[in-house]
Amino acid sequence: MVGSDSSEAITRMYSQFEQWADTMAIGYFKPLEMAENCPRVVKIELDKGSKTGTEGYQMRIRKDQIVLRAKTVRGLFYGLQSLKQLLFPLFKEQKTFQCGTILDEPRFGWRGMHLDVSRHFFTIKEVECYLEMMALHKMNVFHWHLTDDQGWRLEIKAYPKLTEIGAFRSQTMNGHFRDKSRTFDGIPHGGYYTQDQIKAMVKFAESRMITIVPEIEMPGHCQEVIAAYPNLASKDTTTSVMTTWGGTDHILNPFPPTLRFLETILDETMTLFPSAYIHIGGDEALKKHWKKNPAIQKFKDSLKLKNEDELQSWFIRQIDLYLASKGRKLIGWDEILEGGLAENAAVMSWRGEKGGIAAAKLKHKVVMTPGSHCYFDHYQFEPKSEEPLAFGGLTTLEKVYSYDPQPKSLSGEQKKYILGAQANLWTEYIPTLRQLQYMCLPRMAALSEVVWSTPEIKNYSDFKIRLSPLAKLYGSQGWNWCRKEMK
Ligand code: TNX
Repeated sequence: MVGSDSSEAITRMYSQFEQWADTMAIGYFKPLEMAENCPRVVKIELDKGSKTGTEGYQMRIRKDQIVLRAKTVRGLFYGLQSLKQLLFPLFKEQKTFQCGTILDEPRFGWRGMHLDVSRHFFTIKEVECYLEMMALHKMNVFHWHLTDDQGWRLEIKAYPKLTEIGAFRSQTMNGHFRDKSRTFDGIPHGGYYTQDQIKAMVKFAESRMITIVPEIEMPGHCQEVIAAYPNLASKDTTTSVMTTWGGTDHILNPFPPTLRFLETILDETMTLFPSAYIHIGGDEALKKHWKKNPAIQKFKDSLKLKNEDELQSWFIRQIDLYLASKGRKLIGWDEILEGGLAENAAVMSWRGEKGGIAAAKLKHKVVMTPGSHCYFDHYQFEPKSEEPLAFGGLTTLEKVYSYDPQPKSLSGEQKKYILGAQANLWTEYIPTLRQLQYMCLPRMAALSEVVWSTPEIKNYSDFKIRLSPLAKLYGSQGWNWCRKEMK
């Protein structure tokens, strides 16, 4: 490969690409009989004057060479991902390239994939694999769901019990949480990432043009925090890290020491993750024990708040102000709209698009991730009885592909607040990497076109044709995928 810029990032990209080409035994750089009609030189060049946007690229394919140009290293990276997808079938199936010029750039800046590592812990190597899957699909935000009732996964030096106690549960329930009879596997489950591992992961992601947005859940989905630090509870009992799926009524108390505790956690989180956004959860906080606790009621009244929704809003607003004072932005699940949205908050709309639409109308940034189209923990095929156990729902490949993150009910001006879309991968029923890959592939390919391509050029039948070479590419990486729609 020939390059005209020797900056460190580009050199790294060259070698990543070359390494890939080598492992694929494509023989791209070696004369290969079957590659006779194909260009053997890839030139990649930074071109500040390029007409494409910051993530776009231009690829000129000639008989003797391919020239990839972009304004940024990011753009070059995406050009190389496209090239991988083009080259693979070319060499494996002896097809030839068509000469021409490609101009390509994404429709949205937030092309997200979420991963819940609380319900099931995934090792560093497994998370790296997830990032590799994302990179090939040009996804650029990794929403890392690091904390939840069933396990805390991030080393926090100020509060060692979060991982000593909060990162491990004694066992896990068998089957689905709606099953009538409840049994357990009797096997302890857990794990966490050290701060050094996190720093390395941030670098690993950066070199694949991926920003990691960490999520620290509050004030609900915190049973594991309360197990480690019972003084933060709203009810007068101790508890343990949750061993079942479904909700819990444990909720952090809203008192100032709890806020200071969370701020210290966020301080450490912010030193590890340079992302503009920090996700603070905010979903499914059952407020029963805020209602029942006289001290919390007194506290609420002293703040002149009308109800528990307003108290949650007040709580999130304190965190919003804190993050803003550190130059970061808060993002949370759409429940943070209830009781009033904090000033700088962005909303992740998961209970349909309602929350996202409301937030965009209020001129707040939005990431669309409606359960109907973006939940990759839902079934992808019917009959469900022939599929591995999943959360529920039915999010077929075609449904994902059909999604448009900009709702028609928004005006042109309001649509600008939609940053993009994201798929969520909750892992109650996803205990292994192979199962994770099965749930994501090829749905991630469909989502990738949703967030990258403009609606005018999307075409499902054409997409289906392109799945077959993509399946081979998945196979060559050693990834698992759902074969039902992708032989
Ligand atoms: C709802 S989506 C949750 C998660 C569950 C998921 C299962 C969201 C913000 N909260 O805690 O894992 O449903 O699909």
